[in-house]
Amino acid sequence: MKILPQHPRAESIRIREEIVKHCGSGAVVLAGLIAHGRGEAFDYLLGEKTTENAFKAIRSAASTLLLAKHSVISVNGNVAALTSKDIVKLANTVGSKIEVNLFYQSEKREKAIKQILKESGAKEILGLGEAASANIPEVHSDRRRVDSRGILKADVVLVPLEDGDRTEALVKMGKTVIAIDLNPLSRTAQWASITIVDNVIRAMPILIEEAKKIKNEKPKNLQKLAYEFNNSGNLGKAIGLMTHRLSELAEKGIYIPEVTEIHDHLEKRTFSLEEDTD
Ligand code: PTJ
Repeated sequence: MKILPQHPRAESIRIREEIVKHCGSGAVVLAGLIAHGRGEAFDYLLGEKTTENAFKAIRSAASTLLLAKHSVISVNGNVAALTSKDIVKLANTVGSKIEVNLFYQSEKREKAIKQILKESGAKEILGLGEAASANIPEVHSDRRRVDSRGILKADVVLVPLEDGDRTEALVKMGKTVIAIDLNPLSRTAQWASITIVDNVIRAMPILIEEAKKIKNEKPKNLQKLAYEFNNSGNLGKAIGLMTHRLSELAEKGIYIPEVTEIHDHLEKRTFSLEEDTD
């Protein structure tokens, strides 16, 4: 589909087309399209930009990843379709492993996601086939199957765009979980140690830049950045921000001069037509 750059929602349509394309290749499942739509709705409420709160979470996440001994970035279909190049860049910057972990697991999907990650420059990909033979307790979906060289032994796991069960299980196993989720009400957002309430597409490049910036800081300074963050307080602020935006819009009304002008013109024409028929 050709997307005209002057379309007011060009970027949003481009991203949607990308995810639909990967649905065709098998990397993304149909439920992934539903998840994307849910994300888009929350992004509207956020104003489609990275907020100060999200930035604080990103900084804490970057420090946590740099301090980790065995960090792993978990990749599912949506993440591979939307941000695979940044996944590889981030892994190289902070020294993380990359592991494929799917809710709707199939060999065909694993192959499609492996292909995307390889094309994006990934050298080592964990969690494929028999390599994912360890189990996370208390998770009943395919997500329970993990790689013993990766998520099983990780101290820090980044789960961009996830469902709640595994986040809860990983936290109960004593791991630090970093989530990127536009929905501050999701179970993932609430269970994670650090939740970046932002679009994964905007958050990933900032996370990489932030990690590069603080990479050479002393561990003591990184620890300060990592631990001064409060997830539940930050989620509250994200909800507050959405509420504030909606209240403001509700009070002011939605006013777009061009739209108002056209409606005024149409109204006048309708009334003059009614007068003519009398
Ligand atoms: O590839 P699989 O089989 O592992 O399945 C992946 C999906 C996404 C289908 C699976 O994890 C799932 O069902 O997820 P949920 O429970 O729908 O949760 C996805 C969460 O991500 C929701 O809270 C969305 O608001 C959020 N989300 C969607 N798109 C984005 C996002 N958050 C950040 N950036 C996005 N672009």
